[in-house]
Parts: sequence; C-alpha cells; structure tokens
Amino acid sequence: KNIKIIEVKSEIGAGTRGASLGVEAIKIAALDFMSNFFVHFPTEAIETENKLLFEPIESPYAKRIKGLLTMYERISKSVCETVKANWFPVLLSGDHSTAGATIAGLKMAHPKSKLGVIWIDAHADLHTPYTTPSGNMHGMPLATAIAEDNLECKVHEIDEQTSKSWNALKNIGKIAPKVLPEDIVFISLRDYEKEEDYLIKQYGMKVITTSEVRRKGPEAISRSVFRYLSDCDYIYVSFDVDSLDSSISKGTGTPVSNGLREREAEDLISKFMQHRKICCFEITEVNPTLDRENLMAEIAFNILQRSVNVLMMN
Ligand code: DIR
Ligand code: MN
Ligand code: MN
Ligand code: MN
Repeated sequence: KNIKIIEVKSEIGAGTRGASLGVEAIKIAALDFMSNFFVHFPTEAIETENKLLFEPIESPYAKRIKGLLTMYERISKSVCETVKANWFPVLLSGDHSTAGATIAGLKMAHPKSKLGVIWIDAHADLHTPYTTPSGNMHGMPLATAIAEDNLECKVHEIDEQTSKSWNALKNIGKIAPKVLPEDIVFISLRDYEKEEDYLIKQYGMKVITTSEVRRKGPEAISRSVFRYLSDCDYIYVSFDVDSLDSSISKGTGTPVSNGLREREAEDLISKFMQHRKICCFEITEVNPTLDRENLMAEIAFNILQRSVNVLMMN
C-alpha cells in the first residue's frame, strides 16, 4: 500500500488543552529514536479552527461545533480524494472529534460499499448534543457517523443553531448514516455513560474488553473481529491512545485504568493492518502537555511505525 499521512492538529473537540501538540510530539519521538520515518511519506496538513478557543462558547452542549463542521468538510474531502487517488490515508489527529469526518471521507470515496469501524478507545464516543455530559465534541464522532440523535435518552434541549450544525455534521457528504451501528467494534471500551450504553445495547454493537484481548491474544481477537465484520467491504481502524492503560497514558486528556498494555495494542493493531479490507488508520488524543517526558507520543510512534511497516508489506 502507498501511505499518505494526513495531519489534523485539532484541539477544539477536547475538554483539556494540548492535544493539538500531539502530532508534533509524535514527530519529536521519531527524532529522539533517530528514525527518518516521516521522510518517506507525503504529508498533507489540514487547516484547523483552533483560533475559536479564544472566543466565547456558543453551544454549551456542542462546544465549537461550527468550527468542527468546517473541519469535517476539509477532512472528509481530503480523505476521499486520498482514497480515490489510490493512497492509503494514515491520520494523525489532535483530538478524536474529527474521526467522524475521516469516516465520512471513506464513505464518500466508496458510497456503494459497506464500511466497518474498529474503535480502539476507553470511550464509546457515541454522545450527541442531546446527551453529552461535557459538551466536548470528541465524545460524539461515532454518533455523527451512524447519524444518531439518541432522543430516547435526551438530557438537554438544543438551540436551533446547534441543531442545524449537528444535522450538518451527520449529513456531511450527503450520505447518512456512513456506517451501521452493527458494523462498529469497540476494543478496550470501559468508560462510558448510560446514554451510550443504551445505544450499544439497542443496536447490539460489539464490545471486546481489555481482559478478552489479554486472554485470547491478537490472532484470535483479530479473527473474531473480521468474522463479525465479514459483510463489510472496507474497515477503518481508529486508535484513541486512551485505550492504553492509565499507567502509561498520562499524556492524554482522559486516561482510564484497566486499559491495554503497549505490547497488546501494538500486536493487535499490526494484526489488524495485515487484513486486506483495512482502508485507513488513525492515531489520536496524544497530549504531550500532560506527560512526563514524551512517553505517550513515543508509544504512539512505535505503534504507528510498526503498523505502517505492516501496511507497506500488504
Ligand atoms: C465523555 C468522555 N464520554 C464525554 N469522552 C471522552 O465527555 O463525552 N472521549 N473522553 O474520548
Ligand atoms: Mn475517543
Ligand atoms: Mn477516549
Ligand atoms: Mn453485519
């Protein structure tokens, strides 16, 4: 596969500042390891809307959603064009909010195909402006991908502007939903709210816990994931580094205990990358301002490098 790197130094979707520095921190990790990894691949940098952080919040239940919509347009277009030009997109993003745009771009490139998603994350990222506990958009990208409002679990009333922007996020590329909820697999999910649990149960989404990964190993997990997604034509892997255990993931905005070990994540992800249906890989939520040394970015770089090596052999 021909790899193209797409950088998105997004910051507006997270609740803690610093994720926009994650991409540079990963490159610094490469330099510290004396690796010339980044020399080998064409890179496109997507313009961000981080300037909005200096302005007052308009939508408390969907913070800076207008900026996110602008980014969804840019990212989905870039991902779509990358795929159509026969490149394999590897996204390095700041916060996870933009992953809904990655999914949109993949669907826009293959509108008639069925897309599956492997979401490696402590969180489900299935909130909507109607249910969010924080207003942070990085808790919502999968809800945009499945075009879900979750009004059954409604907690807040939404103003008209917010509702317009939310509908625009769901309908980006004029295809909704981009993925069916049943075609999403969560890995190491362990910190989610009851409104997200409602959707997971209602749609029967697949959840693989940290202890299952540990017990069964990468081969068996990978086999069961691809069997589960066997009617999908293409599969996207989104790797939120907070899926890793909090003992090694201090350098991310929302660390959670009982997560994956570095080796478990690396072995599993590189196993996934061997599969012919894998069409895109994303690493997100590295926040070096929260870290001791640059550990989180170094782990992310190791996983990136091994995954890309596997992709290039396939
Ligand atoms: C929580 C935390 N579910 C929220 N989400 C995070 O604010 O929506 N996602 N940290 O990565
Ligand atoms: Mn996430
Ligand atoms: Mn997360
Ligand atoms: Mn199915």
